[in-house]
Amino acid sequence: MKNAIIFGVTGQDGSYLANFLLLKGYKVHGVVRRTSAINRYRIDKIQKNLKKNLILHYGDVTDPLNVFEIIKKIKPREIYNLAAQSHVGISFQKPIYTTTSIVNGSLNILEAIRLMNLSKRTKYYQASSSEMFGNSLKKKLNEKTNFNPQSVYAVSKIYGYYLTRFYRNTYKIFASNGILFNHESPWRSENFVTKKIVNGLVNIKFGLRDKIKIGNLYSKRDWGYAKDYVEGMWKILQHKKPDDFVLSTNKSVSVKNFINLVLKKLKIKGSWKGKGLKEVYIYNRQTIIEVDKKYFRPAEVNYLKGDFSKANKNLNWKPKTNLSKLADVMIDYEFDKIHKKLP
Ligand code: NAP
Ligand code: F7E
Repeated sequence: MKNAIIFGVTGQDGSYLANFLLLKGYKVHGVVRRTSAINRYRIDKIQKNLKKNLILHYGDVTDPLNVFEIIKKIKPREIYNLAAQSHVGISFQKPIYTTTSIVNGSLNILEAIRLMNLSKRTKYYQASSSEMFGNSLKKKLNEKTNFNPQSVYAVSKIYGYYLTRFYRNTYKIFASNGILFNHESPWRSENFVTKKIVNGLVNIKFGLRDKIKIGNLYSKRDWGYAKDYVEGMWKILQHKKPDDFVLSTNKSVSVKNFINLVLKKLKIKGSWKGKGLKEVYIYNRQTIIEVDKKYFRPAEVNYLKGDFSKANKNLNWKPKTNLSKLADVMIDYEFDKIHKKLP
């Protein structure tokens, strides 16, 4: 039975990936942080019959001894490093922890593989990000595009990206980067924009809240479905050689247009009024969406649109879910949450 370690198993991607690998017949070792309140609601959703092959270990990717100990005990075939302070907006307020989790985390794992001579046994996946491209002059971003980072999060991810390539080239470790564009799901944390919009508008629809406050309506993102992207992560490690791959949808949509899509699906028919910080959405003579400067970032990535042709050609990967279908999945979950009191 193949075994894998997922650092960051409690997160959006970690939980989808655990489910995916368990279905493939893997034994999955997930690393969870000790927290005063248990935050395992995502992995709790994994089917009972699969859970017997999911083993949880307490750990923190910033603690090298702990990382070494876990890897030494398991000697995994695959390691997925998804652990990070992953919120770009919060990285402006927590630059040091953001850097520590991303930079030291990658270094601790790669050093463990090297020092334990696991390079012939263990493959390494690095969760790189489209944020590394930042504000690029190119319209479509791929593996050859230069980086122009706009946050400490992005700068740290660039370190992780180059570190992965360095360990691959110098120590012959099977170490690959997945450069993933935004991917969302019902399991996205509520402070990321798509989840905030869907959750907020469904609650407004049911009369459970009055309004949502939002930041920059005009930034554009290439949004896919997390479930499709974790399959891509796995494919990256099954490729005949280690390499770097962009996973994206090749479409770019503004935050405002995503809001309009969700409003339409929820049959909330109102209108936008005003400009800049005064821009609002009025429905039934009430303001239900307001712009709040609190959610603007000191530096913004205005536009992201990927080009997944290399992954398509080499891995036979392409996204299966378009943005409209993704919005449906996210809306359905919020409806169920209200009716069935899901976490
Ligand atoms: P997420 O939901 O925020 O999950 C992050 C995971 O990392 C959580 O399990 C978190 O644990 C864990 N973590 C944070 N600091 C840690 C530490 N010091 N030690 C151990 N675990 C730690 O993020 P995601 O959306 O699943 O993203 C997964 C990875 O892909 C991240 O590295 C992210 O930066 C990267 N990425 C994401 C996207 C995207 O659109 N989702 C795109 C490109 C790259 P807790 O639950 O205890 O907080
Ligand atoms: O913001 C704007 C915000 O926080 C998207 C992470 O998974 O993907 C994610 O990073 C856009 C930005 O995601 C609000 O300014 C407007 O332009 O949902 P987000 P992100 O920053 O793109 C990349 C690829 C990662 O690697 C990251 O780990 O939406 N925006 N109003 C807002 N964003 C938030 N969060 N909240 C708002 O109210």
